[in-house]
Amino acid sequence: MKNKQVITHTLQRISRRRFLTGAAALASLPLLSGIWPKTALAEAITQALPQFSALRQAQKGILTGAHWGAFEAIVENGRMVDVKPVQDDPSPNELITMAPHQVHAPNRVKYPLVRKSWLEGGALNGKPELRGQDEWVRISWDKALTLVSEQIARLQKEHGPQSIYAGSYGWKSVGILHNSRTLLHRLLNLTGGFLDYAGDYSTGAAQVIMSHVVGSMEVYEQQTAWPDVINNSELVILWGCNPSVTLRNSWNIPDHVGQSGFAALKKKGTRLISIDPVQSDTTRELNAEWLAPRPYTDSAIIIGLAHTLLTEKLHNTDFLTTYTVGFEKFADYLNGTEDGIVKDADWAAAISGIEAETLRTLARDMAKHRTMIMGGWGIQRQHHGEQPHWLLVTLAAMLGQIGLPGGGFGFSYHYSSGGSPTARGGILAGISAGLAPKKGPSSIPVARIADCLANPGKTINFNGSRVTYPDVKMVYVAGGNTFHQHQDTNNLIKAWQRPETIVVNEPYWTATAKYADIVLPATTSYERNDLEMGGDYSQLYVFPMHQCVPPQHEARNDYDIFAGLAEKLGVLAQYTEGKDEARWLKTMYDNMKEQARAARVALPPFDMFWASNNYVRFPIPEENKQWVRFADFRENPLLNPLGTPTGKIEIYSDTVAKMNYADCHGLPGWLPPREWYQSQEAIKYPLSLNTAHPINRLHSQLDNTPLRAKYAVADREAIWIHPGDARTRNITDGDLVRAFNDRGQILVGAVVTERVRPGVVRISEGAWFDPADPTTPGSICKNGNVNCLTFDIGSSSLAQGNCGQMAQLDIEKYRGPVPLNTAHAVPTGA
Ligand SMILES: Nc1nc2c(c(=O)[nH]1)N[C@H]1C(S)=C(S)[C@@H](COP(=O)(O)OP(=O)(O)OC[C@H]3O[C@@H](n4cnc5c(=O)[nH]c(N)nc54)[C@H](O)[C@@H]3O)O[C@H]1N2
Ligand SMILES: Nc1nc2c(c(=O)[nH]1)N[C@H]1C(S)=C(S)[C@@H](COP(=O)(O)OP(=O)(O)OC[C@H]3O[C@@H](n4cnc5c(=O)[nH]c(N)nc54)[C@H](O)[C@@H]3O)O[C@H]1N2
Ligand SMILES: [Mo]
Repeated sequence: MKNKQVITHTLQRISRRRFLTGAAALASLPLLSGIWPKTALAEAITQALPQFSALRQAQKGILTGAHWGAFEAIVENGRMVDVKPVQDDPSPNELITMAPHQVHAPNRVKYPLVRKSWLEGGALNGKPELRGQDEWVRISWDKALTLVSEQIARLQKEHGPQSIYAGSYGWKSVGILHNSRTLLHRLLNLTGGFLDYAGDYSTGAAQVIMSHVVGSMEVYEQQTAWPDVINNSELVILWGCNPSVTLRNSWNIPDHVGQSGFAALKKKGTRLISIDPVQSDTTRELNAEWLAPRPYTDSAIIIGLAHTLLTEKLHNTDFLTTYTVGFEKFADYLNGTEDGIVKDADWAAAISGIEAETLRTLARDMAKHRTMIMGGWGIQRQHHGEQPHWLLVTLAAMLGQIGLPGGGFGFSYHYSSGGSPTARGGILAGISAGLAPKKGPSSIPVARIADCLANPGKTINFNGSRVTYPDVKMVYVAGGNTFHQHQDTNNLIKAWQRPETIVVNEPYWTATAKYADIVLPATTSYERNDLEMGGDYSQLYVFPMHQCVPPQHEARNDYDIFAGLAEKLGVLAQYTEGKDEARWLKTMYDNMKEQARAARVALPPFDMFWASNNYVRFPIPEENKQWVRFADFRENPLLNPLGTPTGKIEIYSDTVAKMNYADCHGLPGWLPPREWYQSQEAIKYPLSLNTAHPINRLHSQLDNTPLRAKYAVADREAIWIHPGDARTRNITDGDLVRAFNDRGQILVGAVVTERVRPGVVRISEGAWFDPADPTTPGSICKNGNVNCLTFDIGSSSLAQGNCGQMAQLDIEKYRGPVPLNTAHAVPTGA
């Protein structure tokens, strides 16, 4: 999903002598077993191999990790009772303290279960309209695997691989072997294929448009290294960018280096400006200046800034000529040559609510100083979400600092510590999904899933091609939470009633599990052995993930669930390749160790590494600490062209223009979104929604833990309301509030605060869906799942990204009988 493209740097040689010393020191060591105390022996290894770093004092813990950090788990009598962060973590995330609750959560799925009507009527008469409220029937693992494998075999044979949607988007858990989604694909590729997805929910719009503009997805590229930014950036713009929150978690185990980077900027006194309708935690922690625009108007602001640069001749014409194409057309657009609209700062001010003089001054300041524009992703999870990042690149190109130290733009400083310098060592490759059989699989844009389920045969545009939805008869989810991630939940409920069979592997009774036909209990990552890299961009660490506790209840590892299905489907040998868990991990480690060896970094043998309960930290070559994105392109654009058709930055894209889309043209611009404060909906629904990522969760993960007490208000997800908007509706702090529009209604708890712009409300994504009446779309969600309010259309014909970050709505004080929040309850029969 996160297509991480690790840049290769020239290898820095470590001295031959030191290398030999290391190897010799290891060779003379006796075999180790069990947990390794920090003895003289451990010290000796540490000194011999600095990258095999020493553990902190505590010896009781079992080393493992999560999206929120590496930690030692403290286990007593078979129960995880406590955790300690690893010593190396510069910013431990409080979420790790929830690991014991993850394991021992009361709402674990305990055994395999089938929905009663599906069991009685079978796939063809399973009463799918009862999903979400039918009773559950406990069955044996053997029976469960038989039921699921029968459907896979039947559908692949009779309806073709495309009848099984197994895209299974989601953040699962870390670990390169127990990767639920890849394992699902591995099984289905061996048995005949499946329907997959393209893109992701994170950067759906930006990753597609960036490929046309700068020739790569950009959003997952390594960023100009932090030490370089700290030394050289004079002005840092946080554009819809909230790193204090979003850097807490990573796709792999986080290195948490980004937080130190931002702290260093603050310490140095670098000027920071945050452009965000909400005063983010980052804005407060870094003491950044706060510009609060009306939501979804960023494109207009950027255009206004560009106009000031142009009219005041502050743009770098040399840079634009040498490194970009299409600027003249963009200049015409700014001047209104064709449409007669001059898009100056006053024009932008009228749309965005930020004063024209503020915009003019900002443009001048950006031109005067070495400026780094750090763009977050909320601004592209919107209708016409392709435009903001395209315009930010255009603005940065006008400033002419792209490829210079501390200058240009970076679209991943807020994510997984982009800019954390890349280490030199090896990279763990995960288990492979295998090869797709000849006939399939094809894919749909990930966020079109509900549209696809509801409209078989419908054809849509997608990045210059046409996609026709197949007739999906089975959905298989392993490691994702569709009822959290997808927009317009009530529309999803209807679409979700079309497939014959829905299978979900889950540790917990999420809404997605509750809306399935067959639920298979999956282990958490703390119940199995695995390996994972630390630092998505830095590739700085290799962590062992030791099993801490036995599988709980009847839960099985996803690997074993799919092995069980593989056996029933006659492909067990191909699926396992004859390896068990230990063998897989050793093979993966050994491959990584070989790469490290080629990079002249010596590592201990697998058995020693595993027994040591310790982790590896790779060295960082000095030159990687000063690495500047696009420096090579700037130095020689002919030798180092971008991956665009012209090899240059495409302010105008002929490729996109030729697609002839009404909602994404060849030139970036201001395209008003479907819903915003000036659209028709705003008359009925005057408030604009902000659905940012939650500080105390990873999406929906951990909503079922005691950490919830920190953020829940009146036992519901919180809603931030400006005092003015609260007053006119008689709402006070702590009140139960009903938030609603034509698509849905949710119960939330009021936080009245000046931290949101008037007219804006903030509800974080990820509260578990808990409908008052599960089978009637539109009933109130008692826990505050914000996607009941969002709309489900593609960002445009180009990227078809999701629009989860926007909607118009209204709110009122809730005066009805207070319903019990059952989001984290176990359903009847389970
Ligand atoms: N309105 C709105 N909607 C949004 C967003 C937004 O900003 N606004 N953000 C979007 C974004 S960027 C994203 S990435 C998505 C995230 O959407 P998801 O990735 O679906 O969110 P998670 O809550 O991480 O769901 C992961 C699920 O996997 C389960 N799981 C964890 N480990 C395992 C395992 O080992 N095996 C199995 N079988 N299951 C496991 C967890 O219990 C959890 O239910 O949401 C998107 N939705
Ligand atoms: N703690 C935590 N960290 C996470 C995650 C999590 O769930 N929890 N999820 C991870 C994932 S999968 C992803 S994709 C990233 C998400 O990273 P992002 O997509 O960048 O995060 P968001 O919180 O959606 O948005 C960032 C900021 O954009 C602002 N914003 C929203 N709309 C607008 C707008 O119209 N204009 C402007 N100027 N600003 C706007 C929000 O108020 C917010 O402060 O975070 C990752 N990190
Ligand atoms: Mo995401």
